[in-house]
Formats: sequence, structure tokens, C-alpha cells
Amino acid sequence: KPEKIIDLKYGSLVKAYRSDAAMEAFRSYGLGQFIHWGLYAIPGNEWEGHIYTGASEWIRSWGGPSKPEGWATIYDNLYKKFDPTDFDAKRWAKQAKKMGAKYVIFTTKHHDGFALWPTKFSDYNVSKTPYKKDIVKEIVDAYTAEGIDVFLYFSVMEWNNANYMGSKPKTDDERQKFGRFLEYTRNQIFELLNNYPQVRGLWFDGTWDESWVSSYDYTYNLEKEIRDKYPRLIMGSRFRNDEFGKRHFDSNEQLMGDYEQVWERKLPKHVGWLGGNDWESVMTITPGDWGYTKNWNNMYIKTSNDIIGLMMKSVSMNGNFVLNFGPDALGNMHPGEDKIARELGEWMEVNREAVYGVRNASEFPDTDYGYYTQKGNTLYLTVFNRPIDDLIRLVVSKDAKTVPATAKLLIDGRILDIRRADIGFDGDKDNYFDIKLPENLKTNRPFVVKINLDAVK
Ligand code: FHN
Repeated sequence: KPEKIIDLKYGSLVKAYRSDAAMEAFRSYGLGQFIHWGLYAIPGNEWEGHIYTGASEWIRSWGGPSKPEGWATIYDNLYKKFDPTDFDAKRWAKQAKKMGAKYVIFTTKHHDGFALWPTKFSDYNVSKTPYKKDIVKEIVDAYTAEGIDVFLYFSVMEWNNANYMGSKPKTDDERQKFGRFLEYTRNQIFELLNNYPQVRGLWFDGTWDESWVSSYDYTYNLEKEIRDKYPRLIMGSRFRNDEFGKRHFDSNEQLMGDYEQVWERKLPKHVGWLGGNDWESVMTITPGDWGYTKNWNNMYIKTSNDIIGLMMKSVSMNGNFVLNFGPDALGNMHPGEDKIARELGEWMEVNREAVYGVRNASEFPDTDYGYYTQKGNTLYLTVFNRPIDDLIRLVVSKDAKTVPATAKLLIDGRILDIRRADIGFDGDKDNYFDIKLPENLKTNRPFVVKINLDAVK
């Protein structure tokens, strides 16, 4: 907390903790899907044998000696080849549903400025490609039909827009140009909200350049306008900054959005870091690519168990976990993504109650076995580290209002023996409860022990 509160004209617009149905739904999602799709799917990190080593969706900014001659122009013309003949939004939505995703974040426009909807405000859009059709509409309709809430990703920064600049506009001419860009951004945002009324949230990105940061008067009023017109819409903390350039949290440490949107390819170490704020973590499967990456060799690919671990760690700290997919230029997921979606879905099928609508188990200290999540009087322990004697010892403070009473395995419904272990440490402030795992429990995945808690009499 700041030592003294300063007078801010452009501080946070969301002072109160939102408790409306849309935010409550957000709090219970648990698992989401991110999709990065655009022209960068065509190169997929390589062009005529040259390999780009940065994040695949950043390939337009390729520099250095390995960059093909005239690369930016080649890239900007890729839209003439964009024809994803295998694209079937319903197939993706079904896959996401099976995987267990409750919301999807879809890139309507990434940093290259290419819009996947037929925007009236720029010609650089999908209607000018051989494919022609409105991809955003197909996604919104298909995911909504599966009961998956849709959030639209929108990059403010645009690499090939003549009115865009990274630095603060200084001359009158620059101010006019950037003013036109701001107006264009506003138009596109309202166009999206108007075209696709089912949308639950906007996910802004590319808002770090000085030009945008110095436009705090404009962006403050724009946020106000969006929130006035769409009070149920959810927007994270990336949209704008205050007059001192502070992003995510204003100069009085107030969150500048409905949830913390800083957790990209990382997680907080401890729930205490979050100060009670809502949050989500967005995660890649390769180390750092969001767009399609053809070749997955020679880099670490997260396993399904890695992903389950990141998801459970997130939900155990009241956050959502959002897994990214980067489909190819024809509209197919990478085979590695298909595999992870399938494996994660199989796991969710059995264990989803430990993921959806759960909260941090604040009465129970962190455990080395894995992660706790809690829903009312049900405690879930997702075990990643199985003890060699198959005996799980739960540590429960003597001050706790509830104690473990019964336990069962979600994987097969087996009831587990649970008993108080009076280990008799002198002056101990904890009680211990031992749960015996069946020796013949064979699984190569983390497993969940569901524990019913009884009120202490
Ligand atoms: O630069 C982008 C990146 O390409 C990707 O879209 C991620 C997703 O969270 N956001 C930006 C970096 O923060």
C-alpha cells in the first residue's frame, strides 16, 4: 500500500470488487483456452529454410542476417495467401469443451494489425483474403454454442499502420496522425462489441508504447465509455495507465482493471502476493511461442502433467489458468496441441470438480504433496508427489474450524481410510490426519483425493 494517497485524475475506474454474475462466472472458470491465429501462422516460424528464433507471432519484426530480403513487405502481403480451408470453428470449440475450457480468448488482431473480422475501419482484414469469411463471428458463435464464454484479444499496437508510432507524438503532424489512430482504435473496439454481443470480455495487449502511455486522457475516457455502455464486460489490467505512466496498478496501487493481467508465462509464488485480486495466468506450450510453430524439436515442450501442475497451482490461489493454442495456416491445431488437449480433457473428465468454482483452502497450510483447492466443506488435494509409504499426512491447525472426516479417490471412487495421528510433538499447534493410499493405485498422472470436512464441535 502506498504511504500516502495522491490526487489522481486518471487512476483506476474499478475501485470496487465486482460481485456481479459475470465476474462470479470468471472466478469459477478454472481453465481457459487462448488462441493466437493470424498471418504469422503461414510462416510458422520459418521462411524458405530460414528459421526465426523469436516468438513465432513476432516474425514480422525479424531482424539480423538470417532475415529474408524485403521481409516486412513479404509478410504484409501474406494475407493474399490466407485461406484456411480446414478451419472449422465448431471442431475447435468441441475440442476446447472436451478439454474442459470454460472460456476462450481469441486474437481478433495481433501486433501485425491484420483483423480477423471484416472491419469497416481498415482494409487489412480477412474479407480481402481468399478465405473472405468473418472468422471472429465463426469463433464467437461456435464457442458460445458449446457454452464457452468468449473474450476477444485486441492488440492496440500495430506494426504496419501509417498512423501508428511507438514514441510520444511530438509535432502537430504526429499528434494528428496518432489522434486518427486513437479514433480508429475506438471505432474497432465498439465495432467488435457491437458485432458480437455475446462477448464477455476484452483482452487488451500491445499497450506499453509511449504513444499509448502518454494518451492517458483519451484512454481514461475510452475506458469510461466502454464501461458505461457495457457494464458487465470484463477487462483486465492491461488496457491503460494513469498520468504517471503506471500500468496495471495506478500510483495509489489500485488495480486498473477487473483482474490482474500481469501473469503471462508465470505464476505468483504465493496467494499472499495477490492481495485478494482476481487474476489469470496465460501460458504457452512451447517455451515462448503463441502463434503456430511448425517445428517443436530442440525445445522443451510442456507435458500434460506440467500443465495440470500449473493449472492446479493457479486455481489453488484463486486464479484461472489459460492454455494457449497456435493453429496452422489451414486451420488445424498442431498435433502436439491435439495430444495435450486430449490428455488434459481425460484428466478433467475425472477431476474437474477440483478445478471449477474452487477457492484457496486458506485454513490449510501449503503442502508438499501438491495443491489444495476447496469448495464449501469439500477439500481437494491434487497429489503430484506421492509419498513412498503411500501415507498422506494432512496438517491441520488446532485452531481450524473444520477437520477432515472422510476421503475418497476421484480416479476410481475408492473410499480411503483416514485417521487422526497423535504424533505427540510437545506444544504442537497442529493436528495430523493420515490418509492411506491403496498400494495398487497405478497412474502416471496427478490424482485427486476428495476430503469431506466436518465442523469442529
Ligand atoms: O507480444 C505479445 C505476445 O505476442 C503474445 O500475444 C502475448 C500473450 O499474452 N502478449 C504479448 C506480450 O505480452
